[in-house]
Amino acid sequence: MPVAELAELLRTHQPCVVLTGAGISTESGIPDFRSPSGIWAQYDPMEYATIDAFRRDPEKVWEFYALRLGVLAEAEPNAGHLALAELERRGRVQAVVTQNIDGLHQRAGSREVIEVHGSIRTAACLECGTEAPLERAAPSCPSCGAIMKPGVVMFGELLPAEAMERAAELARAAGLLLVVGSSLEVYPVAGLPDETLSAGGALAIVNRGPTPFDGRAAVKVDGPAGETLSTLLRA
Ligand code: BV8
Repeated sequence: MPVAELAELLRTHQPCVVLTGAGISTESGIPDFRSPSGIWAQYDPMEYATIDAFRRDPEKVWEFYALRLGVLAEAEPNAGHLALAELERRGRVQAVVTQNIDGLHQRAGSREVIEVHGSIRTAACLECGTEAPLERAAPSCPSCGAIMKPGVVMFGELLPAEAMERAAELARAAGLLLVVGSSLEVYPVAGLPDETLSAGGALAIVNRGPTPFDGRAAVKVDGPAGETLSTLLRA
């Protein structure tokens, strides 16, 4: 009974920090990236998700993000997001570190959420550094008129230093790092399990399909995030 083992781990290994990826939002209708039905199966990340691609052809990258903005605007938090918010209220989860840009953890009621890959709430100007709320695709910079980029971290772009430092600090001090719905292939975030393990904490993974860290996890649940986290709530 891996979920019973996970519940026991959550009881005996506190504080628990949760690291989420696109897999926690697929049950909200948002496709992930690396599954057979994932976004990268249709769109080449080198063409649409690198900072060089944006500099090369911002309109093209905005066409890609405009499609995603539409999907993200319709999405609602699912049972997985709601269970993590409830576990935080019960003092069983300290914080959620997320690679997702959809803002669904906050909408589910999670209070301490660290967005290490940015969010779609804002846009940023590469020319003058201005940041502004993202109201529509391909906005012009209110200061210099340049086309702004989505406030997300693209490949080849540094992560927000404060968020990444906070995430590493939480991972190092965690009794348990619970990974939910991530293939753990994108760095530097995929380095967080090592931070926890090398500081003596435990690792647990809830993910459909393999990750490079399965062999080092005390518990691996290969199943749907929503159902698994709801069961954990009742365990
Ligand atoms: C950087 C933008 C400095 C937002 C994204 C070290 C080694 C090798 C490469 C590198 C390295 N260091 C840096 C790199 C380069 C690169 C990198 O890691 N490349 C990888 C691909 C090899 N990293 C970077 O470029 C980072 N920047 O390092 O800057 C620098 C600068 C120049 C040169 C070098 C270094 C920036 C990384 C961030 C890029 N931005 N997205 C957006 O549009 O959303 S990353 C993209 O992948 C997503 O944001 C996502 O967050 C991230 C991780 O993906 P996952 O969330 O894990 O999603 P995935 O689909 O992979 O997995 C989902 C899993 O869930 C699947 O297993 C699936 O089966 C499962 N699942 C699905 N549904 C369910 C489920 N499980 C349970 N229940 C379900 N219902």
